[in-house]
Amino acid sequence: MINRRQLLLGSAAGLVGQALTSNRGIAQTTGIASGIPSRQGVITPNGRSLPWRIRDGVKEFHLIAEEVEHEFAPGTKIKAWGYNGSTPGPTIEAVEGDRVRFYVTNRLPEPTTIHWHGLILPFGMDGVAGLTQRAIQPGETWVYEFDLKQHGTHMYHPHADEMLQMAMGMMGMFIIHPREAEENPVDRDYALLLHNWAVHPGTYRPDPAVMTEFDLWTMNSKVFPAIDPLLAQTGERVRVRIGNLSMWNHPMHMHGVQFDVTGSDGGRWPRQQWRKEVTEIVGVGQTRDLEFVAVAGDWPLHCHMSHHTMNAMGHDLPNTLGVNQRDIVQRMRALVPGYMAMGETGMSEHQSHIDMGHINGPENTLPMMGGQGPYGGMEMGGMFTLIKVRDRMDAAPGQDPGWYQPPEGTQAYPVTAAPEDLPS
Ligand SMILES: [Cu+2]
Repeated sequence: MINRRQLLLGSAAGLVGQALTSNRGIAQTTGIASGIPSRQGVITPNGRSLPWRIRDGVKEFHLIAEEVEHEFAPGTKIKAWGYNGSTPGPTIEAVEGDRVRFYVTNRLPEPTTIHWHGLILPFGMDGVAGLTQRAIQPGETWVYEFDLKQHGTHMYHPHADEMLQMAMGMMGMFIIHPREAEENPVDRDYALLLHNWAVHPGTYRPDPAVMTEFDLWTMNSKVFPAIDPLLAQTGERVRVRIGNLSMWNHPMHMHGVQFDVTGSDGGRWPRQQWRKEVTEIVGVGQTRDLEFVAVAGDWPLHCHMSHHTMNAMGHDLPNTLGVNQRDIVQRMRALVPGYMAMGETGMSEHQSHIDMGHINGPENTLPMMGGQGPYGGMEMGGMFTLIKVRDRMDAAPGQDPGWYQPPEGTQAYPVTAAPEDLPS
């Protein structure tokens, strides 16, 4: 996959990135220094950036389209398709003005291409099968080469048998940093790619024919609680770049702050165009950059479509809310040993039954909701993660700093009753 020389070159660049950022404790796996001082790399939770080398002034990358074994969270593994061993593929990072050369090797059983979504480039480099090139056949390696004439948060994906190949997980982020130093530079820069999957209970391959009834909603192809938290230190400026190559629009909601929407695939917007939001829709095929100054806590960042923060579930169940099922349970148990009735008072009990081992779900299928917090089950799944901010953050990306302790007097608490004279 990646030869030793590429690895050495990649890690040499990584050392530069690390030296520049070590005071903040951010470890870079690859640098993007490119001769420009004080530039930070992007952190791809649960992922990495693609290593590169310079050859005759051209930044060279190697992308390998291939089948990958992928785990959404412990308990669900599938055969997916991706790049260089993962879905999404590694994040590509480069700098506006770079000339880039991509070697693309096809190890899939069918033809593919790579489309550089949103990039300004020569027609023949746009990667549309049949239109700008013949498709890359299994076993072939092709070269794409062009100048980067813009900056911003971009994506890459196949433009050959696109519906199937994207449903299988083929996609990645393509971050182009501006050549000039940014005003209000960020201290931490995260990249999340949103997707959806139809992995029916008990199966091991995504079903590309599904259009709306997806089982799993993912950030960087992971579901909560397996999505790495986004780490920051109080007062730091944080950017979360979100791309969407799924089949739905996602209203991405952040707790604890009003963020600025500061950019997109159109680059970082002029300051007067920034706007304060707490929820921003990232439409299919779009990207959005959300920036904020970090405030201490463990703050959720999630899609606000409530079914998108659940894992596999049936959508055609009878509604049992408020239905007394006690008699039915006895009669059903005669037919189905261990039968349990649920949903009379809500669905919250689902997580506790799973946690206690009362329910064994179908093979290779995650429970609808999960995730233990310091005070109990969070009853979440899918497109949900945490932004963990501490006054001093020593954990590195991928590590968990534990749970936030609210200062005394700043947390909700129970009482025996509300004052009787309080109007309601
Ligand atoms: Cu959503």
